[in-house]
Amino acid sequence: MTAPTPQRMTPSEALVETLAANGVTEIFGIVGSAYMDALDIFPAAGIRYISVAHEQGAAHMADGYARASGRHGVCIGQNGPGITNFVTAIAAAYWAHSPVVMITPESGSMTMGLGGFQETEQLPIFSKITKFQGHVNNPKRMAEIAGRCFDRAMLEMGPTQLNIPRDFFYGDIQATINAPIRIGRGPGDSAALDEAADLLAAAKFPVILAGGGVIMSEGTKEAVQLAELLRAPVANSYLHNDSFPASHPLWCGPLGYQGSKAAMKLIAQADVVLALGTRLGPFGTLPQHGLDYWPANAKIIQIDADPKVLGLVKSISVGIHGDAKAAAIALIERLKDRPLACTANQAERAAKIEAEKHAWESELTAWTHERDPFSLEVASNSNHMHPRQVLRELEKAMPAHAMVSTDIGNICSISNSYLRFDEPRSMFAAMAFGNCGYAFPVACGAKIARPDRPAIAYVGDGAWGISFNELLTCAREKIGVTVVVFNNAQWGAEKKNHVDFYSRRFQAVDLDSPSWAGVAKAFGCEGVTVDRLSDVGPALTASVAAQAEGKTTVIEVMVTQELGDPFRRDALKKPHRLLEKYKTYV
Ligand SMILES: Cc1ncc(C[n+]2csc(CCOP(=O)(O)OP(=O)(O)O)c2C)c(N)n1
Ligand SMILES: [Mg+2]
Repeated sequence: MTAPTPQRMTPSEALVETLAANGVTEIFGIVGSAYMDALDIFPAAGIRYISVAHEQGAAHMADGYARASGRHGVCIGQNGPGITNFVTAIAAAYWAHSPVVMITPESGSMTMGLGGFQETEQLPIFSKITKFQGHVNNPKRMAEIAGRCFDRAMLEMGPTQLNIPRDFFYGDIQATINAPIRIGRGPGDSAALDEAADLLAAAKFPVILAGGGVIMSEGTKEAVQLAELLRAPVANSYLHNDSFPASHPLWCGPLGYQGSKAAMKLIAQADVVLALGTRLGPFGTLPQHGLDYWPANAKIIQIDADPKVLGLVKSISVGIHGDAKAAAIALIERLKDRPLACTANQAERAAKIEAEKHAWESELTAWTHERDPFSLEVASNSNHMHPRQVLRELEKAMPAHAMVSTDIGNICSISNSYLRFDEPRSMFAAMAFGNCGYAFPVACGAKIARPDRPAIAYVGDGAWGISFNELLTCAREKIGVTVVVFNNAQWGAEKKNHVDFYSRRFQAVDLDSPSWAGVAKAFGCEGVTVDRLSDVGPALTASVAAQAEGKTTVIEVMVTQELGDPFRRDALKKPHRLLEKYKTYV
């Protein structure tokens, strides 16, 4: 390949040409003078600028866009406040391993440090929540540094920052627009793969834990082949319910908070666990349903594209720094003609998988409402629906190829038991950063990336209050998504802590909201209030049909105040007071 030749252009042109060279067709943000010179030529470069209501929404949309498409999501904002508004969403994208490129125009190079207008140092703010920070220290380096931000977002699987002093958009430079650098990771060290294959060949009860790496490497087919070769049950890692097809007989559901008892009971019996493309995050492997399921004596093979997570949280026997798909292929290659110890008991294991799945499914079906004293009390005084029943109805009516984003809250967390997917890039939960207000803008971004697929956000009424401003964006930009708002008139997940740990001293947890369906209509979207189970499925179906016309619908489901298990049982303690005046607060 011949090297591209330098060309005379402006730095704004160099930036926009780099965006085009990286296949960027959409950018999210709020207009600002800082980058207007580049914005002006976005249309000529085939870039649609999606104007949002709040920059947090823009960065979340870029995250959803990236997670749905596997391509970069890009956001841009005004120096100072526009950029600080990105913080929460970039932290969320960081923990979602999302290749978001955040373009941050900064105060002009000649006034920086003087305390002028909209000035703040923009690199330190993001230093711990980006994988790479490119600072354009000279306008002649615009294309080089911009290109590196795009390359690194893919290489390191996370957000990067392109920081540009605002005066550096102007000028007359010689620039080269380089082709993107995409580095394949390969399967990892071959001796480690041999060792892993030996462990798997000798295993009597191998279990695969399929993580986000399977999705990001597009390795679903290979994960299925490997599971079939070993006839091993497959659990999804926490909030990656789309890492293995749910209709497959070997699928047994997600681990972690509100996960599948079948997955937990099966992995508890493992003598070898193949953790494929997962960092084994600490929150996602906590005991649940009273089950301390992590198999303490099993050999753990961990494969991940980020070497720093290998053995970080759980002790491992073999660590492989590789791409989940390529590593799966390498293991299949090593195992396919070998005698496998687990062949001898395959019928017995298949029966166990089937029995555990059946038992969990029956338990879920019978688990129509929560049974703790608080939940029974509040539900008996209510005419509203039980959240679990609503979740089951939504599951039944879920359209094919749906993409579902979920927020942080009690009901959204319980939805983990009811969300099953057959294809990757279908579930976009607020991952380890856990911010309320994540799901709706992420669903908008996902829809823009994949207009052919239904996009549905599950949001609690409290989290909805943080994020509903993006209804403006949906109406203005004709983005059609469905939002299911679970109206239980409370910040339920936190109220649960008051119930379990603070003797029901409720404080700041009750919500008095307007009609969210009415609010949606006032924003120019559709809104419907659902108070009967039989209306849940039809409302979802109608809203998905409306998506095709670029219409967003808020389905406000009225649910009781009952509450499932608390989030942070692991981190809360019963109060202990020492000062006299606080003695009754126990
Ligand atoms: C931005 C942010 N603020 C606060 C919290 C703490 N928090 C976690 S869950 C929760 C309650 C969520 O309430 P809601 O969205 O109504 O859902 P519900 O629990 O009622 O189902 C809160 C406030 C958070 N995770 N993120
Ligand atoms: Mg709520």
